[in-house]
Amino acid sequence: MNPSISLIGAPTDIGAGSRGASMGPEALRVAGIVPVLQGHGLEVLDRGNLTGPANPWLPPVNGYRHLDEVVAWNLAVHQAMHTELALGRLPILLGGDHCLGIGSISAVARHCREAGKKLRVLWLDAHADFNTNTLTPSGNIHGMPVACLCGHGPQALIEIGGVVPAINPKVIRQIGIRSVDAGEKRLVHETDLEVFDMRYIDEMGMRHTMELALATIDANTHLHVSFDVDFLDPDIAPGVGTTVKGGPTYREAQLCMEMIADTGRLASLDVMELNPALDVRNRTAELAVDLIESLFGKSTLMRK
Ligand SMILES: [Mn+2]
Repeated sequence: MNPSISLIGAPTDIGAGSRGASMGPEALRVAGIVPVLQGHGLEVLDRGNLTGPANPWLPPVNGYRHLDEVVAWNLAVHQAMHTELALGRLPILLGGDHCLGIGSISAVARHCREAGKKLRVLWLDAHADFNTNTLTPSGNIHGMPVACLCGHGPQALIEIGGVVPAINPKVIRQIGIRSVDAGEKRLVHETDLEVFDMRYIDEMGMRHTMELALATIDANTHLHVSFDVDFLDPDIAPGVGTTVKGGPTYREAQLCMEMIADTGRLASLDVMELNPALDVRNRTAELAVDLIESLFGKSTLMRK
C-alpha cells in the first residue's frame, strides 16, 4: 500500500556555520517535490512551515552556538514529526540544517517504542555529525546531532524524546562519510558506530555497502533516512554550506536511493542542509527531488 506523505518545512539555519539553509524548504517546493511525489500515485499533504526563533548569529557559549534556539526548533520538529507518525503518515522533514535531526529522529524513535517497531537509521552525510561541545572546532550544533541522539550532549537536547539516549547507536548506519574531526573520530570509534565511509564505498562499491547497511531489515522495521545533501559530490550538488569533495556520484547516489526503495520499509525522511544561497539556479534542489523520487520508487533502470 502506498504511504500518505506529509511535508514539514523547518526554515532555519540555527545550527549551521553559514546562513541560507533556512531557504531549503521553499527551494524543494519550487523544484517540484509535491507534484513529483504525486506523480507516483502518492497522496501528499504539505503541512507548511514550522516557526521558531530567528537566527541571532552569535558566537558559541560553552561550545554551543544558539543552544536555546536550537532546542526550540527541535522541540517543534519533534512534535510535528511525532504527530504525523501517530496519524500513520510518512513525514518528510524539509530542512533546515541538520541539527534538526535530533528532533526528527527522537520523534521516530518514540514512535517506534509506542508502535513496537524496530528502528533502522541511515545517515547519509559527508560528516559523522558526532561532535560534542568539548570536541567541536566551531560550536555549530549541526555537527552534533548523532552524538546528541546517542546521549552525548546538553541535557535539553538529549532528553527531547523522553528517553536518554534517544536511540541505541547500533541502529545507525552512516554512509558517505569523508570528513571527521580528530576528537570526533575517537568518540565514533568508542561508540562503535557502523560507518561506511567513502574509502569503503570506493573499495567495495555502493551496491555492497547498501546490502550491508540494509541487512536484517524485516517487515517490522521502521526505516528512517536522514539525507544531508552534502552527502553528494559537490560537483553535482554545490548548494550546501559544508561541501567536501569526493562524494558519491549521481549514479552511486541513485543506486543508494533505489536500494532503499527496494526494501519497501522507508517510513520517514529528513532532507537537510540544502542552501539555495550557495546553489546554482536551484540545481541542487532539483537533484535532491530527483533522488527523493528514486527513494519513492522511480527506477532509472530498466525494471518492471
Ligand atoms: Mn549532516
